[in-house]
Amino acid sequence: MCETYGCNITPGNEHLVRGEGKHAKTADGRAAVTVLQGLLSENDHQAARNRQHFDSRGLLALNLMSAPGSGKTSLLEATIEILGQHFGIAVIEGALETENDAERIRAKGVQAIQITTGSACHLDAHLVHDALQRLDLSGIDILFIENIGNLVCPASFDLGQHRNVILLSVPEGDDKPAKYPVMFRCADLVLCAKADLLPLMPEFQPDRAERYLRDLASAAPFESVSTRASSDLTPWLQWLQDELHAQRARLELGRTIGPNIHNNGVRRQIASEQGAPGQQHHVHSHG
Ligand SMILES: Nc1nc2c(ncn2[C@@H]2O[C@H](COP(=O)(O)OP(=O)(O)OP(=O)(O)O)[C@@H](O)[C@H]2O)c(=O)[nH]1
Ligand SMILES: [Mg+2]
Repeated sequence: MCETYGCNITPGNEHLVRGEGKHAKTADGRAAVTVLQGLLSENDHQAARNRQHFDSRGLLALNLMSAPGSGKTSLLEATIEILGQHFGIAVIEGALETENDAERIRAKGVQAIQITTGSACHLDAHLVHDALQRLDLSGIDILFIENIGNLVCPASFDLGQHRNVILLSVPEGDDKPAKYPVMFRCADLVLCAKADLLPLMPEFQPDRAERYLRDLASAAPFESVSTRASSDLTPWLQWLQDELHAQRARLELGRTIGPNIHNNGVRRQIASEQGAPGQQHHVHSHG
């Protein structure tokens, strides 16, 4: 896990542990765990500020997570094709290297900011904050954050999103919720992606994948999707619109919501509905 090996130090928060940084040294001169816990705490503070920013704009922010290549960017491309006329959409893309995914999204006519982490295996709230400086959120209803392809570390970092969406693609095998529980426990929605491949891979049993998810005491909806046919995206598109409406209803009541975050089996208390004091709620109408 990141907390153990220190891979939660990213270009976005490195300043906190280097030079005169806030967490460069502990009081007794030792570092390591205390420093890393400090970073997580700083991350949570920054994430809360990011969420406040999103709430002041009345937008829904979603964190997409999966193993590498499960189909995150393809799903976003297909979603933009269908919903792009009706909703303002923007994307923050995460990858170790290349601008490829952001370019794919921009080719669909939507703003996309690429974050490249170098070697860091997850996005964090500081990196998202930096990306937000380069993103025009006016008129945006839904902000997608595509995390680094990784079924472990991204689950431990709140970015300021409202909901976590996890893709499990058919070629990965149906046992992934059992093998990567930290990730799947934090899901608000699990998408069984590349469902068009099910006839070719009968060893993947969606019922079994869902059972593994339920074994984690998760009540997250489990839906199949494929980007090969737009009709196969219906449950996802419906969930998206329902979540946008639900978030706006919360904001009208001065409330917001954060994701489930787990560290070493301990759930950090972010998920409960929270007050969103002092927000300026702008509802966009795109039909
Ligand atoms: N059969 C099938 N292939 C798909 C589907 N969605 C995506 N793919 C393919 O899966 C591969 C990876 O897709 P991406 O969208 O790049 O996956 P990703 O999760 O964004 O990948 P990373 O960002 O590298 O983690 C590509 O070759 C896609 O064409 C699908 O629904 N069905
Ligand atoms: Mg991608």
